[in-house]
Amino acid sequence: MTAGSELDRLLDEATALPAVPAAAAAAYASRCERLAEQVDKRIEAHLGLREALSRVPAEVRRVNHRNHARFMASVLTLGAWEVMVRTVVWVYRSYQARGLPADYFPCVVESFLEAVQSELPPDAAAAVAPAYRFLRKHHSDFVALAASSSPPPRGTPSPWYDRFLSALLRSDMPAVLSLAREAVTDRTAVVPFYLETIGPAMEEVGRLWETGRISTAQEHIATAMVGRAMAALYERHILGTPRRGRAVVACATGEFHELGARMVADLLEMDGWDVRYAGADVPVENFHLLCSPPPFLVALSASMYFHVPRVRDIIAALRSDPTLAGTRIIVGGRAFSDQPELPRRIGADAWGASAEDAVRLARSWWEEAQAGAR
Ligand code: B12
Repeated sequence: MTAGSELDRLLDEATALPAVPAAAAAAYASRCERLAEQVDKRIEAHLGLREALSRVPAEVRRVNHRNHARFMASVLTLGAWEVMVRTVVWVYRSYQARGLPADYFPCVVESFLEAVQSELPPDAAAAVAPAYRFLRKHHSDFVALAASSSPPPRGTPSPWYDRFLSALLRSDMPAVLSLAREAVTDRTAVVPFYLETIGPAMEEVGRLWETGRISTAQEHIATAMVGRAMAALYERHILGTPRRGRAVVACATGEFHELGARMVADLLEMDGWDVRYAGADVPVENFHLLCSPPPFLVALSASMYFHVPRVRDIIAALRSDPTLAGTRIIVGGRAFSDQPELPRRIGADAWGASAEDAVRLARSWWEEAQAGAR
């Protein structure tokens, strides 16, 4: 069977899993920390995993267990079985690339299943357990799928892509900067440089990290270099005089991936918006300050699926504020890829695949509002 049809078979079976009642998903979501603590203990005590555990620092394991619990809370709350399957393939691939033996995963799944059964009320545990049984049953399918290659970057990279990526991987900041300056000689070159050079290069950096071919340190340096290059371009080409409405751009609470949101902020600003850019990990309670005076637009970014409930909470907080009745909310980022109905379900007005989409939508809403006001 090919990797594609094997994946389709798993997706079909997963999407037939029974829906988890909202109360059971909420019971799981409210106990993420306790579930992760139980799993920490069970995994540390697992004698068969001694050698495997020595390859991953205890702190990284702790973070991973919490990420897993938050991820499953999102999956159970939103019924996102397809996201679960695709992400578990990624987990197997990236952890094995870091030297963890495949046997590690069934132990984690079993530990979560036991933790669910001991921490959740019986009804909720019974509703959640089929998801973990599914993961346990398909362990060898996930091993096989993880061995197939990860998908290549989306879209067509620009002629600058190879040199840019190579400079990032050499940690060569002068080369990154001079290439950015060479490629972006005026404002019109910002969009293609962001979307066809930086975007695919960062995606490839992620792929190399996922498959263990570059270290976490190299990935951090590459991201920092991109941020510094974007700052240089910002000063030269983006900073301008606002002529449209006010826009707030921020990442969801807990979300550290900020380059995408920063692109949204830069492109909106270049299009004449008066932008307040708040960056990564913005607490829900900060939004009322960010949104005073009321903006025309709020753009929210999330890369990790386990942050979608946080985006939903932020939107709910914004919607409950009567001064923001006219504010449009757009969401974007990797967490929303391939899920056309999700943005509406969490209360957003729209979703954009790219930073350019944010500009297009914002502009059309603005023109509509101006026409209505005349
Ligand atoms: C850099 C990076 C990091 C950095 C981020 C630092 C920073 N300052 O931003 C750090 C080290 C913090 C990090 C951490 C983690 N990361 Co990381 N990271 C990446 C990487 C390599 C690049 C991200 C990036 O900048 N992409 C470029 C931008 C431009 O793309 P983008 O965000 O998608 O944005 C575009 C669109 O989505 C859109 N967009 C974005 N926001 C918005 C908003 C609106 C409103 C609109 C309309 C559009 C829009 O516009 C942009 C351009 O058009 C990606 C790889 C990848 N494929 O993206 C992994 C990746 C996202 N990370 C990953 C993981 C697993 C993690 C961690 C969980 C790792 C860990 N165990 O700790 C943590 C999670 C941290 C957290 N709590 O958020 C995985 C996710 C896998 C999955 N299946 O979910 C990826 C895919 C790597 C991989 N291939 O395995 N990461």
